Amino acid sequence: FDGSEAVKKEEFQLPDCYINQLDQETFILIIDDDLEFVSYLKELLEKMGAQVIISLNGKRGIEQFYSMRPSIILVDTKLPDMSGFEVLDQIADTARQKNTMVALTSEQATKENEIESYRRGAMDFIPKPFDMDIFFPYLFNRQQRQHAISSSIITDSLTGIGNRRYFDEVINNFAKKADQSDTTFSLVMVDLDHFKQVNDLYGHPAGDDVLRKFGEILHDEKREGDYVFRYGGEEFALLFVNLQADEAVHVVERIRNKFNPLSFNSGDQSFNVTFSAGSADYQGDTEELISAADQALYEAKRTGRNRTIL
Ligand code: GH3
Ligand code: MG
Ligand code: MG
Ligand code: MG
Repeated sequence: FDGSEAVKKEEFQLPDCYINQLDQETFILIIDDDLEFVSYLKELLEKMGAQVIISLNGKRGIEQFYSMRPSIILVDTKLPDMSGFEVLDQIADTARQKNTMVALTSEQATKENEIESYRRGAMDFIPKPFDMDIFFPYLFNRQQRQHAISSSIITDSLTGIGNRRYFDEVINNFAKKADQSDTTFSLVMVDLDHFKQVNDLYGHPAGDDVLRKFGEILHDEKREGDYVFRYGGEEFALLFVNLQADEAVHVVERIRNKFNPLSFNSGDQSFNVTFSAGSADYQGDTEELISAADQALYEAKRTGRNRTIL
């Protein structure tokens, strides 16, 4: 069997509706030693807008999986150094946790192989040669579904900004980057003032309106590359890349100038809300950073609220 027959390339043309349709952050890892086939597939997937990584053996593939965090993986059942099933055994748990889509591909499209694929944690089993007319709609559909799930996992449902889970992930990425290069970052922790009273006096729906509006302002005011999160309840966290805490204070004051004058309504009553904030610079330890910003926030509360402390 000649591997190059894994796909009848001359006949296939990627439909226009798939060109550049994938999110640029779609990383696809192909673990397969049929070089001609994977090169051809890579070209098509890149036309779709994806970033494609190829591993020609299982060991390398597993390494690439853990270092590149692909969102989609195609693993061939037969690899030079191990079987695709063995690769699955080493990645399936993490793939499940990270919402990574794993499909086994095989020239031996037997019932046994398909059963074994699913038993070991694959989501799909794709027989070779690929039928590209089927593969591309399939892949597009999968990627869209996966993207929707991935976004919902990291999004706060009330405000639409990043949630606590996402905060943990991003701050660790920021820290890694800062440790390896000369980038820096700062953190601002924000807490709405007397928010319990807002709920008590005007009701929870009115409180929710305030949280939504605050999230919207954070989202609108942040620069490209910065991140804003709902940290919990009425607390928010802002991460500023290459901006020192004393400069971040200016951004926070701009947010304050937008937020404080807003008047919220509940029945025939209207009210305003303020917030307190604390900022700190990353100095090599994320936990220390969070407690430093928390400490500053506590200081802002203690000294009268509606202010930012460095
Ligand atoms: P302080 O100025 O010291 O921060 O006082 P506070 O009242 O804001 O602080 P406290 O921690 O006592 O109260 C926080 C309140 O935030 C209590 C809780 O009901 C409210 N809250 C938390 N999450 C939500 C939410 O999703 N919606 C609404 N409406 N309220 C929430
Ligand atoms: Mg092979
Ligand atoms: Mg609070
Ligand atoms: Mg509060």
